[in-house]
Amino acid sequence: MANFAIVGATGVVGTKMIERLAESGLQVDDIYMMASSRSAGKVLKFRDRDVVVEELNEHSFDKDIDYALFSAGGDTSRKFAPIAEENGVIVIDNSSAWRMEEDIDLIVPECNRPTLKRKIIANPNCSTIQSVVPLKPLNDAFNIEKITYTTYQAVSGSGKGGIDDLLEGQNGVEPKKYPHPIYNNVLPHIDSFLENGYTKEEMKMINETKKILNLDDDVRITATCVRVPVLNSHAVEIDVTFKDVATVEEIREILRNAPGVVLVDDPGNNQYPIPTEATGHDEVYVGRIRKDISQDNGFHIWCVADNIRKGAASNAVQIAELLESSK
Ligand code: A2P
Ligand code: 11C
Repeated sequence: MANFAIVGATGVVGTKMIERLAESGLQVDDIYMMASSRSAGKVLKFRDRDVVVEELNEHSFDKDIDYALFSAGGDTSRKFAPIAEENGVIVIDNSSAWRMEEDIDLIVPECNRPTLKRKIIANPNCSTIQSVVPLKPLNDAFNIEKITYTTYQAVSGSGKGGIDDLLEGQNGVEPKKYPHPIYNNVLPHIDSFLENGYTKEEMKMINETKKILNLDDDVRITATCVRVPVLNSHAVEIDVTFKDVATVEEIREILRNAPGVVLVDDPGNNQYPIPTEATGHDEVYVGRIRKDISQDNGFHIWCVADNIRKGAASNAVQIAELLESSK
């Protein structure tokens, strides 16, 4: 039995957190839904209960709460996660606010375990999560030398604003979320640009991958992140080279048995991972595995996952499941 709070309960990810928590086998005693003053008083469903949304404030965590799943943006997490932590709540935070702090665990249950030095646990970026799930067992087997990521990211990663820009863009409405139309377009721009020419999204993938997989400093990683006119589920092309010799068959065999991975790799029958088939599932779909003919010991791996489920809400709930099962 545990008591839960969902912070950002009315948002795209918060809504999915409620749904995924309801689907889980977790015994949920009390549940609190929190959002901004705009949503206070709204009624949301959890299993067979009606729950009234409360405005998040400094006293929200005075109650007896075991886990608070946050998805209300970085500023809200930065301010309220420490308040929850001081009240003994375990925070599982979907924002980027805490991820790279040294004493904060950054967790993907298929890859690593919380140390709980702090009671704030960070949920990684969606594109990072779906990439490290297949890379973890490959790193264990062959030691990664270098990774080049190229992403094809769905508009749901930008919340309701991104979805609206795509759907309304079909009717010629000017975009509000993105600097250019996303309908009938491809934008090599996710999050803001940094001094080094990379975007924040690209640097998140690079830094978070190193932290989650605990990679040596000599491992080189680069990324190009691209928004595509797809409603849901991100695709990532992973180009990886290993320090130890690997074969396509060995990689396929490892991924066939890897936790959280589904291998869909039968190009002769047009079978490879695609967003419409990943949506609604928690697994990471991988395929198009082939030798990179331009590099020694290099491979191409295509992976697709539901960015709102495994990339955010499901991973957060799985962290709670992990903690509850190790009690
Ligand atoms: P609200 O719906 O009341 O604005 P999304 O990422 O889909 O836009 O969702 C963001 C979520 O974060 C929503 O639930 C939103 O609540 C919530 N939120 C945004 N700002 C705050 C805030 N200052 N305090 C609490 N919740 C917030
Ligand atoms: C996107 N990956 O698709 C982003 C959204 O750091 O959790 C998630 C940003 C983050 O736009």
